[in-house]
Amino acid sequence: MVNQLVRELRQIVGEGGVITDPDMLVRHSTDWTGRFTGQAKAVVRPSSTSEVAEIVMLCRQHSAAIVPQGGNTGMVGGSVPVDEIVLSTARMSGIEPVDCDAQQVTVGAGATLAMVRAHANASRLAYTVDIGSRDTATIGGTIATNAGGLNLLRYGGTREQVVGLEAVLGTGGVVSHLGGLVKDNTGYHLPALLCGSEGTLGVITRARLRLMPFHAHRVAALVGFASTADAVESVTAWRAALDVIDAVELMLEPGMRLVCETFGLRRPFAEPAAAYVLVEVAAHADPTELLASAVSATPTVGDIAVAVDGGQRAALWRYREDHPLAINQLGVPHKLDVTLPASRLVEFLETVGPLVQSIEPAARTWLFGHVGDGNIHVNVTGLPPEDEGVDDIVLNLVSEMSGSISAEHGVGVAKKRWLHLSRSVAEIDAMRAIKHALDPDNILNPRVLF
Ligand code: FAD
Ligand code: 2HG
Ligand code: ZN
Repeated sequence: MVNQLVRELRQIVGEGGVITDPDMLVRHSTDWTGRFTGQAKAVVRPSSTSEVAEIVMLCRQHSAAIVPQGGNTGMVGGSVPVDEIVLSTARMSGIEPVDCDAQQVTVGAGATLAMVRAHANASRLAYTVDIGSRDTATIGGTIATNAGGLNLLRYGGTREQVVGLEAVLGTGGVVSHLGGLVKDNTGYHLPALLCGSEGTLGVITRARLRLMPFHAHRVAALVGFASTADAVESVTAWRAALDVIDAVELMLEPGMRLVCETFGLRRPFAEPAAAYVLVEVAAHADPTELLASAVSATPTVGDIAVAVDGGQRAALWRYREDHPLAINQLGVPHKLDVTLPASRLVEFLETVGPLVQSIEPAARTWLFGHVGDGNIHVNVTGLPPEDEGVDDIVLNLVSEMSGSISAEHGVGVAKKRWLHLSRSVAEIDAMRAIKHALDPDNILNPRVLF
């Protein structure tokens, strides 16, 4: 049966479009953290929307489930097969010329985020979604997960950038809305629905993206604080004072120490700080003075390192972006990506580590993230990968504090057990009804979300 399916897949995409060699399947069958692992039956690599539609129809006939896969950098196991067919978008990476009048671009789902960002910059425009996995994560994957990332505070997340989409639904039907009209109130907004659907409703094949003006001037500062509360309160003040903040990220001393020791980086300051905020501002005119006056008006700031050129900024960003890499070196982490209401953020940051320690003395809790959005990445190491006791306690704490159990990574397979903490029965019923309508045979990512 599998052999027959593979033969028919080859008829659609050609001999080289289907991978069955076990060695080559490995990288498609394990996630970035090593927590989720399976064995794809095969990887099929279509190069057009019509090929995707044929594949979906064929898999419907064979009752063979499909896992859509972009860069496989997802953090919740949604792109990892147990034994399904992986549909890779790698061959659908074409990028059209930028439409400078509309300030938009149409791109293939398999284009990487870094490619699209560079392409926009070449036209003095910017695609404003940015995440640490930019070199590997794809446009399709970032749309399917509604990726948040570093610049959401200023520009909104992925959903806000998607003007239109082309996708193949679980029915095999193609929906295409790539005209680029920003005002278009003509019924349900399918692009918005597919955004964040985690491959459960359709395979995204192309996207029409909103671009923003390119800011030629960019300055970053790393600021030390004596406490987490001081850091969070300062961020609130800067957000109120500045309309040029592109990113504002929180780190704590244990994470900073881990990153510096793991990668041999120089400590940023002569003395450690309890908490660090990395703030980046960008504008058409030099925003250094604006940033300096906001920072100097904050009484609790400690040491400061300012970066004005690209090399200096990259050096500061390594402290933040190397957190996931350094944590991975300690073993398979439990990744809990949560949002708290602004009013509960400090309380959460001060409570969660001691709570985890009280239950699992051997566990270490690492906290960092997109503090301007209330989004904290809680990473816990020193636990068996399959032991979800700590996850349960942390996610329940988040729920009790009126937060979300998934800020930006999605639900995938990792969080579906806790979906009820963030969504009501009525909401989950509505989501199931949508799933059933668009994927009646449940062949697209059947293990994800529900
Ligand atoms: P994959 O991992 O391949 O897939 C993710 C999900 O989308 C799966 O459910 C998959 O089935 C589905 N999918 C993929 N392509 C399609 C498609 N074309 N059509 C339909 N469904 C599809 N995420 C953030 O939000 N913010 C961050 O700041 C961030 N930083 C990261 C830093 C690092 C170092 C790493 C490793 C990951 C980070 N991520 C972050 C997580 C991850 O990069 C994002 O979730 C990203 O959007 C996934 O893109 P991908 O192409 O790798 O998708
Ligand atoms: C980030 O912001 C990513 O670096 C990954 O979302 C977070 O590793 C994590 O927990
Ligand atoms: Zn993040």
